[in-house]
Amino acid sequence: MNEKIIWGKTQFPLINNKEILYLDSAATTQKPLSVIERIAQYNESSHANIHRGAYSLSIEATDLYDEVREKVARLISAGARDEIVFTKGTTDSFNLLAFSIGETFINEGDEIVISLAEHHSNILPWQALARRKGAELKYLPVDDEGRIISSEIANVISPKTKIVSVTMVSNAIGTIQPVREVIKRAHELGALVALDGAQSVPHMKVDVQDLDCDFLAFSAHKMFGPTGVGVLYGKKEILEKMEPYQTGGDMIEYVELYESSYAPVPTKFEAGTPNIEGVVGFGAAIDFINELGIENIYEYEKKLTKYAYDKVSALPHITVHGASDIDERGSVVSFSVEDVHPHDVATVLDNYGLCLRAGHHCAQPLMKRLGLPSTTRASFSIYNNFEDIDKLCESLKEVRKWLGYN
Ligand code: C6P
Repeated sequence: MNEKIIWGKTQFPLINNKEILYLDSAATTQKPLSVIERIAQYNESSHANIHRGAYSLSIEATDLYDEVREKVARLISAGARDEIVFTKGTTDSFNLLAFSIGETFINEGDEIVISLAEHHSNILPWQALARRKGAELKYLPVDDEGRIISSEIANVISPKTKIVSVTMVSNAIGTIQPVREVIKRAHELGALVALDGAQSVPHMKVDVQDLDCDFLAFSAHKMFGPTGVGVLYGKKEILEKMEPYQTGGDMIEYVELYESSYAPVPTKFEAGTPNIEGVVGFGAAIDFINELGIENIYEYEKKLTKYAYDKVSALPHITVHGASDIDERGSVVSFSVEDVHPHDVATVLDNYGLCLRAGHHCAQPLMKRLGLPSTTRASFSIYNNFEDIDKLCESLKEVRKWLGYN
């Protein structure tokens, strides 16, 4: 096992300093010292507005910002850094995409396809687009483990489908989706494909050219970076055809009284002063990931997740949801405790210093499909270890006792 990962906990000040066991990395990850220090250093020595000043400090800030674009492009194996649009996060990326794609490519009677396993941020922007344009929103069904049913892909995606948008990994229950099959079918019929990488990019190698997806959305704060920064990757020739989502400063070429022309991509999609310090911090987060090696992160978290899945599943009165095959599961173990509401489970665990999310995880259609009101979710990152899972299981044994059950 990679040694750097074993001593990973010590690099995270919050985890080191607080008497807690953090098991909510699918919501947001904690930050390593290198990211915290990089943001402070940027503010102490390099901060200025970007793409505007002719003076050295502004040029330095601009270079730092654009270097991170390059790092992101390399991380996901994009063809060019111009294919990386900085956003506020995955939610913002999908709102941008649905609006801009909608303006350019979607007409009345067209179809938009998503799956029942999507996070709300990959549902609501498409609902709004369908309403605005008179298009039809269709859903790929999922099985009892929350997996898109392969045999249904060809039935749902049709020649009328213009875009398909699906998650790579369910945030609510961790199931990895058969996105290659979705992409193949969509492309055979000439539809574009967007992937939600919020729960995949932080945990496994995602190569956009190998996948041949047209778009990929993800958030910096789920991969050791700051909040308020995200990415929309898009194939350059498609981005170039799309209308901008927001207009204003920085995204223009010339502004006349009644008409304006726009800057080339990606600047066309980045109106206004962006989160410069956040992007710089994101760069440090990518450095941190590269130092560990994304393959090492994947291998380590897979062993940890298998250990957690096996141990939690073996506890009495507990049902674990999602994929039973570990190769089809991200770093998430989502479960129900018999007779106990998931919020009560999380509250009892909080008394033992454990941080777990409970609820519908912003995936209500999936919860409804699985017949679950909500679940309690443990999600992992490299600062978790096997002892953490043992502690989770010991604490879980106490939950029903706390509430008066045997
Ligand atoms: N999921 C969770 O606890 P934002 O909030 O924009 O950074 O990411 C939205 C989002 C989109 N897709 C997936 C698959 C996600 O997991 C998330 C965020 C968090 O599961 C907060 S709801």
